[in-house]
Amino acid sequence: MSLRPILIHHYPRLKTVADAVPEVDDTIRRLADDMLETMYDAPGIGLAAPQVGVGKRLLVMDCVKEEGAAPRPMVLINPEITWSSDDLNVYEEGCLSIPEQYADVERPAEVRVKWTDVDGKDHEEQFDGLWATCVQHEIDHLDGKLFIDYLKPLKRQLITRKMVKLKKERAREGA
Ligand code: K1U
Ligand code: ZN
Repeated sequence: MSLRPILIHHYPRLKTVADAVPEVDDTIRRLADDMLETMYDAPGIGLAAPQVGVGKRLLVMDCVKEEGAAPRPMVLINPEITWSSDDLNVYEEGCLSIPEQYADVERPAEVRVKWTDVDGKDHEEQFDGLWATCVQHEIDHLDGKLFIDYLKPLKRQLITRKMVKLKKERAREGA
């Protein structure tokens, strides 16, 4: 397993719709392992393949937050939302591709999602709470959408400018 660099907004791959995974093979399993390691290292509760520069419909997440509780690493390949609740929930979201920026986003409180796992087995499950927020945030990444796309244009532009500045600083530090 190895850590993969996380792309920072503004980057074309983050705004592109990812392609379906046609077959679950060892390359996909290695990508999933690397993404889980990268997510835990960040640390984060989710990560989508486009964030590590791979335009494939694959995401990982683990929203277990309780101290001492067993982790629940999940890999969702070709995830699809099959049902969304009318009830909405507001959560102050962050994003590993938009470091240190947070904003309230309103989304369906519960969603049903179907996906394929790393063994090629199909699943369907209902998510609520932070799991529901996270899986929607990650599926948005697969559709080239960021949480700042839900904000007013002025706030979005402000955050985008901060990210451009951050990327320039990081490039200077690395040079
Ligand atoms: O997709 C990502 O960029 C990861 C993102 C997922 C997410 C966060 C909040 C709401 C919805 C989706 C993150 O993991 S940001 C970091 C974060 O939330 C966190 C980090 C450490 C402990 C707990 C949370
Ligand atoms: Zn994100």
